[in-house]
Amino acid sequence: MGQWDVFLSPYKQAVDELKVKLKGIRSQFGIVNANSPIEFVTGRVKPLASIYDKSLEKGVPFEPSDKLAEELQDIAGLRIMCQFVDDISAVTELIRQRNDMKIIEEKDYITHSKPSGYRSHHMIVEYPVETLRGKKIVIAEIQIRTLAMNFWASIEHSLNYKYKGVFPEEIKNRLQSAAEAAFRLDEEMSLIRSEIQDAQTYFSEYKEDLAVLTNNPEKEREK
Ligand code: 0O2
Ligand code: 0O2
Repeated sequence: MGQWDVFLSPYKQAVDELKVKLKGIRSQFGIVNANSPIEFVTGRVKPLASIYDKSLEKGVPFEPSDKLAEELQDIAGLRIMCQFVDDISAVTELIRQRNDMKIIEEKDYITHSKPSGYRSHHMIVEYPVETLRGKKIVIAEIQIRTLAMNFWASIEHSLNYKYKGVFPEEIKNRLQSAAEAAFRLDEEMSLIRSEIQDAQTYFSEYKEDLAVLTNNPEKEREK
C-alpha cells in the first residue's frame, strides 16, 4: 500500500460510515411515515488530483501529513440534498444533536451566497473512526443544499473546471442569472410545499397499500 493509500484510508472509512448514517436518517423518516428533509445523500473522498490543486492553492506541501489534513477540510466530503430550503435547517439541527460527530465550523452560504452565486450550508465535523492502530479523528465536510442549489453548483463546477475560474463575461452573466433563477425556483417550491408533500405522502401510502394487496411484504417497507 502506498503512503497516500494509508493516509486516505480513514477518510474512505469515514465517508462510507457517514453515508450509511445520513441515509439512515432518511429511512427513519420513511418508517414513521413522515416526509424526510433529506432527498438523497452522496459522498466521496477527494481525488488526489483535486488534493494536489487545493494544496497548491493553500500553499501546503503536497504530501500525506497532519498539516495537509488540517488545511484541507474536505478530503472526506458528504453532500445532503433537500427538496426545500427549510429542510436545510432541519437537517443541520439533526446533525447538531448527534453525539457521533463534533461540529467544528459552519459556513452559511445561503444567507450570504458566494460572489459566484454559490449557495449551500457547510458543516465541518470531526468524526472518529476505529482503525487497526486505534481511534483516528477525521475531519469531514458536509454540504447541505436544495436540489436547485445542487443543479446550479454542478453546472458551475464543470464550467469552472473548463475555464479554470476565469469565465468569459457572457458565461459569467448567464451563471449569475441562472443562480437567481435557482433561487426563485426554491422560493416557488416553498410556496407550494404542503401541496407537494401531501401528494408525496399520498403516493407513498398508495404504494404501501398496493404492496399489501399484491402481498409483497418487501415492497411494503420500501418508502
Ligand atoms: P438509489 O436507490 O439507487 O437511489 P457507493 O459509493 O456507490 O457505494 P452510492 O450511495 O451508491 O454509494 O453512490 P453515491 O455516488 O455516493 O451516491 C449516489 C446516490 O445518490 C445514489 O443513491 C443515487 O441514486 C442518488 N442520486 C444521485 N442523483 C440523484 C437525484 O437527482 N435524485 C435522487 N433522488 N437521487 C439521486 P443510492 O444510495 O445508490 O440509492
Ligand atoms: P470539489 O470536491 O471539487 O467540490 P476557505 O478555506 O474557507 O477559504 P475552501 O476551503 O475552499 O475555502 O472552502 P469553501 O469555499 O467553504 O468550500 C469549498 C467547497 O464548497 C468546494 O470544494 C465546492 O465543493 C464548494 N464550493 C464553494 N464555492 C463554490 C462555487 O463558487 N461554486 C461551486 N460549484 N462550488 C463551490 P472544492 O475545493 O471546489 O472541491
